Amino acid sequence: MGLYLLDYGAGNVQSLANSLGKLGYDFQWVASADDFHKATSLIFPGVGAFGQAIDALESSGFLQPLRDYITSGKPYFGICIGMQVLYQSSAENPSKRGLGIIPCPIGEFSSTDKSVPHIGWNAVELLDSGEKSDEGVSKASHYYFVHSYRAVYDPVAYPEAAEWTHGVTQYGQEIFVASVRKANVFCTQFHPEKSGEAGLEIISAWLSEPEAARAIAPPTPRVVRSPRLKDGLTKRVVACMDVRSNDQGDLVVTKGDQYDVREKAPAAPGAVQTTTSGEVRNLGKPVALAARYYTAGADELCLMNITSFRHSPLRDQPMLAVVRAAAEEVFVPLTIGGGIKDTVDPDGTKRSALEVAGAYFRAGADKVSIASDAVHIVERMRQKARGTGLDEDAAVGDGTSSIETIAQAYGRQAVVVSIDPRRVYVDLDYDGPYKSELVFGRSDEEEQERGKAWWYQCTVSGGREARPLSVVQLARGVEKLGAGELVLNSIDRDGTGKGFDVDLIRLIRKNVRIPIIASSGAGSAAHFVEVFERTGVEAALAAGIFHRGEVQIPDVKEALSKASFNTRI
Ligand code: 1PR
Repeated sequence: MGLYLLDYGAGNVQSLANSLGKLGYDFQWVASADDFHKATSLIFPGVGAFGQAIDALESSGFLQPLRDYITSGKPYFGICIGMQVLYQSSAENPSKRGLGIIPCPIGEFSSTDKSVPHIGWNAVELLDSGEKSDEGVSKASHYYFVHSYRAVYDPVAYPEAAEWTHGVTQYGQEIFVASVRKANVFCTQFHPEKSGEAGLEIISAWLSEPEAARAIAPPTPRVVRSPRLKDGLTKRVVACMDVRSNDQGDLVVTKGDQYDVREKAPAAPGAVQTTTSGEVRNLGKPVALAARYYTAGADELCLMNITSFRHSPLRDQPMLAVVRAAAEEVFVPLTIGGGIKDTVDPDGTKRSALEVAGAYFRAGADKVSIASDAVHIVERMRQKARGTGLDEDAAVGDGTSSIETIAQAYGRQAVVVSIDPRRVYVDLDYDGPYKSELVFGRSDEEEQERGKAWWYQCTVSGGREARPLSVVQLARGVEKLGAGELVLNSIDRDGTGKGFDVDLIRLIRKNVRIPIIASSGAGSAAHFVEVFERTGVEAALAAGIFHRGEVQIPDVKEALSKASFNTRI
């Protein structure tokens, strides 16, 4: 079988390659236009921005051969952008034309009733009303979506396009195309290569069908679907691993208390414990832990490089090897953070943040997470506005920052900003610059916080340096610059097991429309239920309780399910 994979040069295509390896299939990458003739089956696992994909296909001379391949009737499987390029155009880059095989434009999700991008695990409803399709798509499973643009499912306005639609998904009150199947074409908007065992089953079902059978699917009946009261998006449970080298030089998963990752050194007899100069806590090996969490049902994994390994050139970054190895074991989304910024190799070679991110995407990461650099970028952006007499809150980027360049190349859904805020307590009659963001400890909440007032200050360098920027200013700023999601940590709660900082999370939920992953402080499964009930965020992350085995991921899922949240079991 001449199975080929098309890589247009952006996004994580390595995950699909790993899925094929796991399923035991050999494949070749499309390297020249001639390979479209040689291919007897083609998968286009596009991730990223529509315009970038079309530009890259055009400049490599692949656009017409791709069109010819699809119209020749040979089996084609498109994923995400690999599906969207079949449509006429996209609101993401209106000046670019798609292949126009499916007569309908791609539009943008409305953010009036939900967070955009649509990130997470959602259900798929088959248009033939079946439980499971021949392609392995099952009504009972959830699949991983990550996109801001979608093909609306509207059989009245776009009857011909509706004939291509195979399955639909509801997000908020919008129903959009989740899968496409007609003749030789099968596509999914979701990522089967990131959808755990349910996704691997789809890839396997498509590949194990004889090629001739894969090329003859009839059109789907046009049926009208109305939105239900509630969509099928699940709340995500995320496991985070902070990775650094310990004093012996081994790469370990560690975990701090309020960001201090060293064991407390024993105090001298009679002395008060003040130093924290013990060993770096070692909670396991990153790849082994990642595999364990995948098997346990984590919806997503984060690997945080908390030391940046400044002395390694980019290509030898130890974290790249960790990501590569983890991506071979784990078929759910992988976020990598730490050191995503412009860097200089020890030999003086400059590496842009875009290059650094690209190296991680090629290794198998799906998203990169930016922390310190995001704070500096927003500070600079506000300073520039101030310098020209403009309102700092109205400041905009100049297109050159890491957030903007990575979002432009890989799509905003690939850019996460990780925030490390700390509470700053002030007098109740505080009248300073953060007055409008003050939080007041309420009588019905934590006892020791009653009657106090505070704001949240941004920090950089793993909490070691406080900056003159509030968490609201940062969150709004990075949303404007193109970040697709926030990981909202709390230095005060990190490692305490006291529960998430609901005040902080509510404050940010009110101020941005992008999805939020609540982080820091989880001590029990009930804390996940609490944070979802009280803040409405899309995902919640924990580290310590999972590493120490105090709470298992299935316990969290069960608690969420009992509390009537959609959950991927
Ligand atoms: O600044 O872009 O290089 O990114 C550095 C990244 O590393 C940031 O995302 C920062 O949060 C993280 N980081 C740096 N130093 C530490 C440290 O602990 N010394 N880890 C650190 C922060 C916080 C969370 C943790 C949650 C949940 N860790 O990642 O997983 O607080 O913990 P819990 O459930 O045990 O409470 P850059």
